[in-house]
Amino acid sequence: MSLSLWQNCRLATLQSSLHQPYGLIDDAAMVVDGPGLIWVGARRDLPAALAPSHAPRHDLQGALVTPGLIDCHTHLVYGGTRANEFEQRLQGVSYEAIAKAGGGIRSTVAATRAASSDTLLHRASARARCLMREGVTTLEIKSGYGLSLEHERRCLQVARSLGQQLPLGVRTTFLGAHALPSEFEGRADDYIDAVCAWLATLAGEGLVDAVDVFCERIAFSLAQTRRVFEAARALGLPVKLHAEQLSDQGGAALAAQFGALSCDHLEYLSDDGVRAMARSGSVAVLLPGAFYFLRETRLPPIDALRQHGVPMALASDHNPGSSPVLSLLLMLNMACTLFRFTPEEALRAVTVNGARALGLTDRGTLAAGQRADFVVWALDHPNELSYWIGRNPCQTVVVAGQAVPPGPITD
Ligand code: DI6
Ligand code: FE
Repeated sequence: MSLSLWQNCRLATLQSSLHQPYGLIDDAAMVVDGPGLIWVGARRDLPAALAPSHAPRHDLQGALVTPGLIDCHTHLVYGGTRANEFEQRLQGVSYEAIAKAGGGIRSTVAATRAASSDTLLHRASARARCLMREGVTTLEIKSGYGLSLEHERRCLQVARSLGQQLPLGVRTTFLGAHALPSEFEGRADDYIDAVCAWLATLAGEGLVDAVDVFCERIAFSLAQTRRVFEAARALGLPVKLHAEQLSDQGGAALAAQFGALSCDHLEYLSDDGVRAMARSGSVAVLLPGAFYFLRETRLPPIDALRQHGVPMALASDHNPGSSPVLSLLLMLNMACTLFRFTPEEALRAVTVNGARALGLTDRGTLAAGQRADFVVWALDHPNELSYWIGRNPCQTVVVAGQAVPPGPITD
């Protein structure tokens, strides 16, 4: 056993069974053994056998500790930026009009294909480190800016490399059905055939943890989404969906039929969609960065999601077109101000429910048996995680039991 002891801290464990807001434990201790937590509780209850005198002790001087944060929806790997489109939108051109005119996702596809793998990795790594500096320990990364077998593979390989090079858990999601590439213009169904074939190949190469589709009038139809989901099911892969972001296509109800891990965006989600998600246990991943950056005014149906007990997660949706966000803490603040989340819902949304949206059961709370992924904050109370804007109170990040040295998360 290689035990270490973390003590004199206030833990926001997020364990519901404690029946405390945030699962709070004051004057707490945690025992880490290798990559995992083996004991979490009040310091006075710590069994002597778990605190041998030779074990390293970390005195946290009353600091707040939370589980490592989980960003469960990003499009981190891409070339170029789209600051020019931001300017166009500010002058009144809509996101959809830009996409229809061949800009939008397609312009990022061109820049991504033109970039070397080294450049893609370097840029994605810099972005990942921005998120990590604020306590992110697990990140989902979608493909979707390659849109050919070769280029989707490259993006997924870059995502896998990030997980190997950085002290970070990375989950990959294949989003080949993100936009129709110009070489398939007018042949969307043929493109979906190709996407299903690529999925089988890439899954065989171990590059795919989950499968996503952009189901929208500017992207793929419900019938096309169903075909991709059937291909995923045949391979035993879980599905997620970009659903009802710009219009109600009934995507969430379809995803629910396939037991989706999550449905994401959801501004235009109907009552039937909410009920279907509640039945399937899919997580609602809400993305205040995209809502804000697209100057969307229609709110996701937060009250209905709450009433039906649909778990809610939050994520950065980092991408160059609709959410150039590199701060997950800012998403907590925006979820409270824009979506009327409570600060506790916001923290649950980037811990327990973020893990669930990725199908991960080994992280998201501070409890014995979980991975030792946690963050020490220079804060008194967990509601401050949603409160400060532009301050980074993150003191120490621990991933799989190892404190992350400052090097990997500075440029
Ligand atoms: N919804 C989004 O918000 C991103 N993709 C998607 O399906 C936007 C992607 C982009 O504009 O590049
Ligand atoms: Fe997205």
